[in-house]
Amino acid sequence: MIRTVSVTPFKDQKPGTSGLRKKVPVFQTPGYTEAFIQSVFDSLEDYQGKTLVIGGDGRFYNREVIQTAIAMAAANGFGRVLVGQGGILSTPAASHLIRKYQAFGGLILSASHNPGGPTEDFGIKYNISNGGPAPEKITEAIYARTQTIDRYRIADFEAVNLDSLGTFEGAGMTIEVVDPVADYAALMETLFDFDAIRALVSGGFRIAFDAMHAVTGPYAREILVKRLGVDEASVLNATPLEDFGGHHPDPNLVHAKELYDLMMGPDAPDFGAASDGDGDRNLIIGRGVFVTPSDSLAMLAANAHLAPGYKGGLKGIARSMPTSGAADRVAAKLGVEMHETPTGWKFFGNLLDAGRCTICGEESAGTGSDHVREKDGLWAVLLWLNILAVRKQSVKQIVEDHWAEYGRTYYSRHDYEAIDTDQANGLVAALEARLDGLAGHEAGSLTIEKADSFTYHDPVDGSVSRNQGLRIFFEGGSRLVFRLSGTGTSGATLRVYMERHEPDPARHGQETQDALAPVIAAAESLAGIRGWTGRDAPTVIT
Ligand code: VG1
Ligand code: CO
Repeated sequence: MIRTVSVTPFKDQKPGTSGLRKKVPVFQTPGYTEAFIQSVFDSLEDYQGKTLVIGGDGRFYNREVIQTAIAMAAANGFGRVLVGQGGILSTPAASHLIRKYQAFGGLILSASHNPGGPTEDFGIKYNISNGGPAPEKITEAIYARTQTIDRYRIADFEAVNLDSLGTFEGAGMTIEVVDPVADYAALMETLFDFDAIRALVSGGFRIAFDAMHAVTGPYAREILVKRLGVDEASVLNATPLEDFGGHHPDPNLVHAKELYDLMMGPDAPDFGAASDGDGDRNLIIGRGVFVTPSDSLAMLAANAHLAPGYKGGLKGIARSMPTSGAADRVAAKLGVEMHETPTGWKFFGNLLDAGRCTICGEESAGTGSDHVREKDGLWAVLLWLNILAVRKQSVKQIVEDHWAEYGRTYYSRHDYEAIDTDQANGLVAALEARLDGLAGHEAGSLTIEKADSFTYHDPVDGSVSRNQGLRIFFEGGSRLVFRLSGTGTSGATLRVYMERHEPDPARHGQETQDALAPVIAAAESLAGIRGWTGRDAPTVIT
């Protein structure tokens, strides 16, 4: 039986950088989750009888929302739902399933790198038929619908047994519980030289992969351990937990500190990596060397042709605006297109679909390619391993060779988390009001060349996205970017991004924060961060 239930709109259901993210108790408000899912369905056309992929990162509340989403998909006329066993699908695996089974779209339940648990974060994101996050045109329509919605439809359904693989019928819809790993692992085998990586591993090359008690545990066990012969003990925190063991599943130098310390220690393995809550991010650390995500993008792009899936070369490279310019230098050398998009993977979809780029990346530990339409943590790990297996050099050698060839781009991001929203908006508004007059002025020891608020013109569909971050360019090539996060759930998070390019190899050995000191000082003098936020120091430095 299908029920129509009345609901009044919730004013705060505006999707952010990557879907709607709120605290679990907010999603538990009666009608809240249903109103958002119905608003998604109401914003779509012609999906009757078609397939919807549903899965999540396994965090607290995942299973409940999956049952709700299945019952609502049935009531709204989808013909088939594919759901990961246990309700699990990593974000890249969900993207792949949507593409492989030509689904109409998918619901991905995740708050990614945000903490999980009864009072922590949850999220829902809609992906379109190319496997990628819905573009702004759709997320805006979803938000508009949330503001007027007055009812949702749900089928009376016995809870689906998510734990056994198989096909079930219910309320006129087919439900297939599928293996969350198998199709994804098979895709990876088509892209990378597994024999070469196996040979590397059996030759004594040591790996540490930290799954952070999040979704990549089962993927890493299947791919790294079973198929590539990595020692089981090398996959750390491999059991997914609903609260990620109480940690933030955020692969950065703060939350993956144990891995970092291991990689900097006396008995460090050759290669360290970590992924995030939903498996789309990657952190790469070599023995004694941390690879910034912006550098990793550049290095993967420069070496991708060494892996079978990319042996024909790259069509182009794309990066989000705050990501460093290191990849631009690679694109210039390869003679391929370089694209600069706003933050968030949804802006890469059109470029990938149009064949304008092959590899994309963000400074926030996200890298991916045209194999899916999401960033992909294990993909980046496997591409690194493939490159290491072919080049037979250490991570450190590869990094230093790259810097010698292209110069080193020192890069850091300072986050001020959970600050007062009015203060954050005040800081940005005050700086924005001054942007036009900044050219020619000094900020500490640096001279400002130009400043603007980043607007993106999508070259494929002509859409325009404004207010994507404040950029300040200095003479000599350093750059400073300010923007507010669109993924947080408490207060505001100010992100300050700094970079400086250093061509001279004799000066490639500096500490990042020292090398960036003039840019960091300019950030404070231009924006008055301390005054606005009342904070002496960032919460997280990456
Ligand atoms: C952050 C990152 C951004 C990333 C987004 C989603 O967004 O900066 O690069 O695409 O998270 O990643 P924001 O708006 O907080 O800066 V994930 O792995 O959290 O889905
Ligand atoms: Co993520």
